[in-house]
Amino acid sequence: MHDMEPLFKEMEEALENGNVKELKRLAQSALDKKIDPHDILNQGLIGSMLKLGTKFKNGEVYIPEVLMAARAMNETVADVLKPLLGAEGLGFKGKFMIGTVKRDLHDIGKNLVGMMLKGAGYQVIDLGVDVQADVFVQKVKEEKPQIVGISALLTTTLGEMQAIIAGLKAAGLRDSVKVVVGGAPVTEKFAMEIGADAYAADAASAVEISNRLLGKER
Ligand code: B1M
Repeated sequence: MHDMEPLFKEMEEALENGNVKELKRLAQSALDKKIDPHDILNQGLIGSMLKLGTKFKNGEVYIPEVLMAARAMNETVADVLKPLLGAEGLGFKGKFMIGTVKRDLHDIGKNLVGMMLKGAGYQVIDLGVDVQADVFVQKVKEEKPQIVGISALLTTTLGEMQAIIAGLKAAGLRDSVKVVVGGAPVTEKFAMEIGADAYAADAASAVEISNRLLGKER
């Protein structure tokens, strides 16, 4: 048995500082010590990212730090851990499709949500910004994700979320996919009114809620 605590603490620090080089070095050194790559992913990286997500929620860190941490995590997973995680590595939790609604160009929050989900083991299909309702529907048909996540930042584009859900219903796809909505003007009440499965207030909650919807532990 190794005492992994100090090493994971160091990883947490490197992640918080967005220090890609140091994070990769620590992940490699954990592998060299024969620590299971799944433990490095779950405890060293995802655990630290969730802690950072909570700090962000509480206003203790800001967007640039979160974006840099997310990048450091993604690069470490891709370059150091992914080759060892094998088939059940990235994407083992399921497929999550995400996009920002039509006429809306805001993507910082959406990207953050996508990165956190990737880090948490989801395969993320990003449709980008300004995505028409029928494109969401067509892509759900083609890619068959378990969850579709819709982001909107403008009060004027919120209605598009409803159009997407209506489109999914009309295409007979609504029961095949969970719908999660989020973005600054979105509320739990609104999400329930338009018939979404869930509302996520931030990136960390999006991961927790997706896990819950699919019955995954963490
Ligand atoms: Co715009 N903008 N913007 N903007 N912009 C807001 C949203 C606004 C609140 C600013 C304001 O007036 N106070 C306002 C909207 C008002 C309203 O409708 N209620 C506004 C406006 C009006 C506009 C324009 C119309 C301005 C103009 O041209 N007159 C214009 C519209 C362009 C368009 O989309 N068609 C516009 C343009 C822009 C920029 C291009 C300059 C830029 C976007 C750059 C980009 O995204 N690449 C921009 C920005 C940066 C902002 C603010 C300042 C910051 C948004 C942001 O990135 N936040 C914003 C003011 C604000 O929010 N305080 C504002 C950081 C991000 C991490 O948070 O996006 O909330 P957020 O994402 C969070 C959660 O919401 C959640 O998780 C994320 C992480 O915690 N979340 C999800 C988001 N999506 C989710 C999906 C999920 C789950 C959770 O599941 C799928």
